[in-house]
Amino acid sequence: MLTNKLLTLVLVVQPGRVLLGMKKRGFGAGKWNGFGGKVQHGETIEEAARRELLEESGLTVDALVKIGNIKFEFVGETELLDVHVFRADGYNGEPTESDEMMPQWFDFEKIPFSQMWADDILWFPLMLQKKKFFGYFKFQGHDVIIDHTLEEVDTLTDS
Ligand code: 8OG
Repeated sequence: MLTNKLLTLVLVVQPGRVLLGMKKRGFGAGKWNGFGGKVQHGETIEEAARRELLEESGLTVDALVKIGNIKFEFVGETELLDVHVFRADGYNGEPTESDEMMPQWFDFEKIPFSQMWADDILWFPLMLQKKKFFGYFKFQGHDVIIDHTLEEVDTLTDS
């Protein structure tokens, strides 16, 4: 049976560019990604998203818009990663390197998909167009997608 693990992911977007961080350690090390991590006991998913964004990038944001929900299954593993994706179009502070992430702005045309999770190239276009989406990806190892669904939705539920 699969257990559900709640995670957050925040993309900070400015006109024509998006902030990504190079993950320096742990799960997904060596990949560019948005900022996020595990939801802790006693916090809401959005609180966790704000906390992780601040810890990893040094930024706070006013409005955080829920833009996607992606579930990841890894062959042979019993944990289903349930990632809640948010987009922020404004931010406060300066992107600052942390123990975990080295932030950098990328023009939309230069997003480094070859150094990102394999699913990102499929849903980033929706996120950048502010389209809400729901996805499911089944991975063999950390690089190969063996099954997936991705659909645009009108609303996202909290769970
Ligand atoms: O706390 P930790 O760094 O392990 O959290 C993992 C982060 O990686 C979290 O923000 C969710 C995010 N993440 C996955 N899988 C994928 C993926 O396939 N694509 C992207 N862009 N992010 C992912 O766990």
